[in-house]
Amino acid sequence: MAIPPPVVAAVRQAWHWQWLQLMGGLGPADSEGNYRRPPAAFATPPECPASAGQPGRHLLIVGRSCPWAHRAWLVWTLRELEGSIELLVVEPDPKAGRWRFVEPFEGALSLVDLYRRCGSDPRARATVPLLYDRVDQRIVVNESARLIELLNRWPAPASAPDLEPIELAEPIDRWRDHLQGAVNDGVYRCGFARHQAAYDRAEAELFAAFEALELSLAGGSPWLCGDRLSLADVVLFPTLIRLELVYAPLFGCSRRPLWQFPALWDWRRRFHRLAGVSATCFPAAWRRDYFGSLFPLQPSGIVPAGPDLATLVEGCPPGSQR
Ligand SMILES: N[C@@H](CCC(=O)N[C@@H](CS)C(=O)NCC(=O)O)C(=O)O
Repeated sequence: MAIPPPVVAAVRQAWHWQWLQLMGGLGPADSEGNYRRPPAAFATPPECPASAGQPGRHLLIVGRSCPWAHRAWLVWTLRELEGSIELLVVEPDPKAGRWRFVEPFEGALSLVDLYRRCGSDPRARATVPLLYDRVDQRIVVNESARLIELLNRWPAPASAPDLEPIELAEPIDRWRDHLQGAVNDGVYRCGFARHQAAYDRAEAELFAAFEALELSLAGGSPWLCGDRLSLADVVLFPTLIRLELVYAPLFGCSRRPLWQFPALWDWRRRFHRLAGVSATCFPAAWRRDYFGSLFPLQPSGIVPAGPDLATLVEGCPPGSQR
């Protein structure tokens, strides 16, 4: 039997109101409905501590699905820091809406417990990634933009690349600044927008940034700042590698498929082929965590099937000779 139209209208209105309340739990929005990422609590850029490199002292705590953690994981991998920083992967606890340790860590069962022990404000979010000092029992830094700079200065094997060479400081900063707002945060501003106009603004900015990236890479350089891989490339990868799997279907970032940006497509494959990078990618966990945990965006909890990541990344766009 058809539901009477006034009932449908009333349910829709009530449902939408509830949806807005739940979206507030995912993150705050400004008065125009634009998602605003809250600032991190331990964000002060630290000097490289004198204890850096002491075996067993520092841990990098990450989650598989988090793109901010992914960038730190990438720098850790590319600079071969496994000898001086232990990697600890936390798991999502979707019911509690927080990260939990697989085994109790320093007496903490969840990341929130660890944050509280380190003196964080009880209202503050307990986020990944973070660098933890086991001896001083403190969080060194939990803002990924600062953390990757620190990891780039961390004592590393002689073969480790410098991802922020002084002569490229200006273009690296310029790209990072642009990508952080328009791309890394941009996909979240699409997905977490509260109104059509807020989504339209974020989506237009995202695809304008893709056009700018395409134009720059079409000049023939392998990396964003020329011949050298840099932190600018590192921050782009976690967003681009999740595009078809989660951001296009769940956040509405689907105006143009990535293969229509051929230079950007090649760039992604080049980065994915770097030693150790594919081992930082967990497509099944990404889909499970995004579709399964972001309840207001996927109330059914259904996790859709997606393309095989390696096949997708290595695939040739239609009509291409690559
Ligand atoms: N400012 C942080 C943001 C990190 C962040 O938002 N991490 C998310 C996962 S993608 C998180 O841990 N959220 C847990 C929470 O908000 O309680 C950074 O870039 O490092």
